[in-house]
Amino acid sequence: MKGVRLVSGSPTYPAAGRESDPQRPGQLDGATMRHISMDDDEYPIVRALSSEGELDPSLDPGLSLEEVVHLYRHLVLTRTLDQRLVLLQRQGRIGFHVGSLGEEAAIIGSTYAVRETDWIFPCYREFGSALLRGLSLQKFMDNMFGNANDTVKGRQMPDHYTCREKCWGSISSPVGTQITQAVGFAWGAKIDGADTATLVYFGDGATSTPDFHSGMNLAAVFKVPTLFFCRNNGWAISVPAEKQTASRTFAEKARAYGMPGVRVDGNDLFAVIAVTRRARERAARGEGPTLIEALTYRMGGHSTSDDPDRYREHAELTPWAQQDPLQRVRNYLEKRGAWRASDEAAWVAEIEAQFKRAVATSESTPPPDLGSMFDDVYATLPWHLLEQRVQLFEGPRAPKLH
Ligand SMILES: Cc1ncc(C[n+]2csc(CCOP(=O)(O)OP(=O)(O)O)c2C)c(N)n1
Ligand SMILES: [Mg+2]
Repeated sequence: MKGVRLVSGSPTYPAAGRESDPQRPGQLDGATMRHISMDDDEYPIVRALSSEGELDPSLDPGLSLEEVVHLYRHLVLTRTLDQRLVLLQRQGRIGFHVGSLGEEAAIIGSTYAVRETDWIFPCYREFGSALLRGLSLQKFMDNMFGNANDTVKGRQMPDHYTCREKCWGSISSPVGTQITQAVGFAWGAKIDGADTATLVYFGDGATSTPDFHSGMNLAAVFKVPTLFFCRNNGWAISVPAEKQTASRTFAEKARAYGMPGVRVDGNDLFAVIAVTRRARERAARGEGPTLIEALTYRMGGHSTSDDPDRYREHAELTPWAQQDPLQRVRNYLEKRGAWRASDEAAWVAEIEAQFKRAVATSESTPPPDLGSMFDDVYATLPWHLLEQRVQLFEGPRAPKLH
């Protein structure tokens, strides 16, 4: 299996093959990285936590040590599950997985920074956000197997979980569609006088969709409380960020619509929390939306259907591995005597045990009832669907593939 290597103890990245290419543009903490501009004077990258785990007091979001440990455990949970789910897909037991390797801090930090009553409109890489909000591992796995207990009744691909009871919407795989939905929802909440904001996740590639532009425009005009969170992970499948836009940054697109745009180091849990909280406070004051561009890097393939070695040098991963968002928080905790390798090994073992149990349950749960695919759209089924329903039960059945 390419790209993923399981290790015991702290989950880490796969080892990079070669030295980084010194010709790549941009610098972040001395590392050379592919991205559109890394050094824009007008849109500097907000950074609170150094690679060594030193926190800049002027950007300290004021988390207690317990909170940092809690969030670090979620970072570890996210990465461990990502690695396990890829293995499960390679074994042919689930059909697909789209992961967040390298982007964990951007996702966990931003979700943690908003209120639990704020609605989240995810893209498709944010299972860590859903688990942080309270989606159970069992429900997540039921969706990965599309079984009878799956909230979306097996009608979707794996990784299309949802968690309405935790104000967490449904996955949007058509790129960008969640953006206008998030704006419409927040606008409705504003009209109702509710102090509710929406946090919408999307990638650098989604900034090329009409939904991004219409969502940004409407939100700015009507001062809608939406936080536009762009995970700039360098790639839209095989299209690099520098081919996605002629702008120097994604954040500066905010200016054209009349809202603030901010660039944050997406591998910095603390800076992501600080910046997202600031945007949330602005929304609460009635001042409207903010565009946040989180600079990070997609350390894995686009999904399990992708082989990134076909279009990018493995060496490109090296500088980003040195900015591993988990390692940086681990360094912070270690400096404060709040991290021990033995504790982490125990957490990972616990996660793996829970994962195995959840998978065993989901895998042995039968698929949704065949006829259920006709439910939930019409109050009364029209004649042609009634006819199709009968024909469906008459067969023939395709053989089970996995
Ligand atoms: C409307 C639409 N066009 C194309 C696709 C195929 N597609 C799926 S993900 C993706 C790339 C999106 O990249 P980005 O927005 O940067 O998000 P990332 O995957 O990097 O998180 C594309 C083109 C799609 N799902 N929907
Ligand atoms: Mg991307």
